[in-house]
Amino acid sequence: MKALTPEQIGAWERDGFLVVRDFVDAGELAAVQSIISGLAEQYPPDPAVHIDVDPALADRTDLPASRTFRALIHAAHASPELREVYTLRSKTLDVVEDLLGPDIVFYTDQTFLKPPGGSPAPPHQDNAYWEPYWSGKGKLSVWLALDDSTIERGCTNFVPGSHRSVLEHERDFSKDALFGGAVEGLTPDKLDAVPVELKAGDACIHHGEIIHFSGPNVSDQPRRGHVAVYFSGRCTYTDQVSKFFPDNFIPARGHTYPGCVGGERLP
Ligand SMILES: O=C(O)CCC(=O)C(=O)O
Repeated sequence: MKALTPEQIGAWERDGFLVVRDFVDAGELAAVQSIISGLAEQYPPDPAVHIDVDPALADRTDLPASRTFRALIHAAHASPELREVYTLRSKTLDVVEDLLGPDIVFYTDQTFLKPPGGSPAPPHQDNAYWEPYWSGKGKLSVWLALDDSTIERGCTNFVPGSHRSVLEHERDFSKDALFGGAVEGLTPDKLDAVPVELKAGDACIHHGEIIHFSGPNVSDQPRRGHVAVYFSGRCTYTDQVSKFFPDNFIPARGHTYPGCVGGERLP
């Protein structure tokens, strides 16, 4: 093991998620916060970045535009500094390696900005969004708290052990909207979920197949969570190509393989 204890690996295998306290130090946290704020406030936006406006705040002309964003996507592709201080730094990759193995490919990131009044995220399994394009076991997300993430601010909630079964998501894959898919009839009240409250700088790592959701932000403070997504370098391309983010993988550690993510796409 490079970074995690056997107990932490055991918790990961049992529950499908794992909290790592103080995943970044104060200096690293300040650097990530500042890069994300800079990208969110940049106008016109960096061409590499995709901005998703929060449906609950879309009509709030009294707010600056950046206070109405739900998510800022692909920040690490836009920012070499973010890749250096966080996404591809050794501590992040050591933790990912303990969970995915030695061949690691960075897919992308989504920073859920969740400003005051921001919307909940519906229950879902991330793999439902990825599997049509990149198949195979070994996909995870590192959810880094950029602010304290509390129940009042709309923290994430996970259903322990739910990563062992795959649910059918009603999704129109021709659309690439954030949360464009849902599980019919699955609402937070029907789930035995655990709210994961974090301090700024803590991280919660979650399995690609765990059922999770987050609440609305009913506080007057933002709740930013930066989610970096890593795949095992053994995951393979399928015959479908994502319009949202086609094959723009960054090999992070170990080897890449022909036909596998980060490697050459075979005809
Ligand atoms: O941060 C949130 O509110 C939602 C996070 C989420 O759904 C995810 O990381 O897949």
